[in-house]
Amino acid sequence: MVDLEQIHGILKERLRESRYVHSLGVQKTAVELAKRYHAPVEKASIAGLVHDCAKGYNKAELLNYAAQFGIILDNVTRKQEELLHAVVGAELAKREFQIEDEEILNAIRFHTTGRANMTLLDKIIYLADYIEPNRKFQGVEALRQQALSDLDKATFMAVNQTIAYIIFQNKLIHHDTISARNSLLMDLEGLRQE
Ligand code: DGI
Ligand code: FE
Ligand code: FE
Repeated sequence: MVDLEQIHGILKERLRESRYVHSLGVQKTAVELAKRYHAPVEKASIAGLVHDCAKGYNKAELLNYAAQFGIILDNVTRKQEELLHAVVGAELAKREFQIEDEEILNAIRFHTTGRANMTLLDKIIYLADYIEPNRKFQGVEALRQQALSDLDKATFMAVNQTIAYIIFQNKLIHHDTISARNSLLMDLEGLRQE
């Protein structure tokens, strides 16, 4: 893996100031959650720092990278710019930062949508992205509180809130977003065993 100092430097120059500050916030919150829920702290730290590494590119650039990297895009991801930075970001993390750990790469790849059967690290990055100290939206404080007591419940609440927001904006919902919600809800309600 590329030296952490170097990664910091690249992100600082490639991202807008506020996005870089957000990345540091996600890193810090991810480390706190990893300690609390006994997840690998170093992985949480790296994934948190790098998760938005492709956020500085516009749609055309992201589509270019996707083609260059041989990423096969589904219809929804192709049309919704906000989904592209996650899949391209995971590939950039691998190729440019030489991060090889699949757990870290998947946490980056699924940080926007979530997915079915999210790993502990997936949930931590998804949630840290939502509740890091610079985030200021309605309901964030309740989510921060919930994140301290029940990671699964908090992740579910965050996914729910995201879906409501996507619907409000009349945008396409990715199937991974729906799978994340269903999967978390089944686990919370013990529906899987039935
Ligand atoms: O990159 P960030 O701004 O830190 O946050 P993010 O990567 O979690 O999410 C970016 C946006 O993507 C956010 O406004 C929610 C949105 N999003 C999440 N799932 C879906 C989605 N947008 C669409 N259209 N469809 C989804 O399934
Ligand atoms: Fe993101
Ligand atoms: Fe983010």
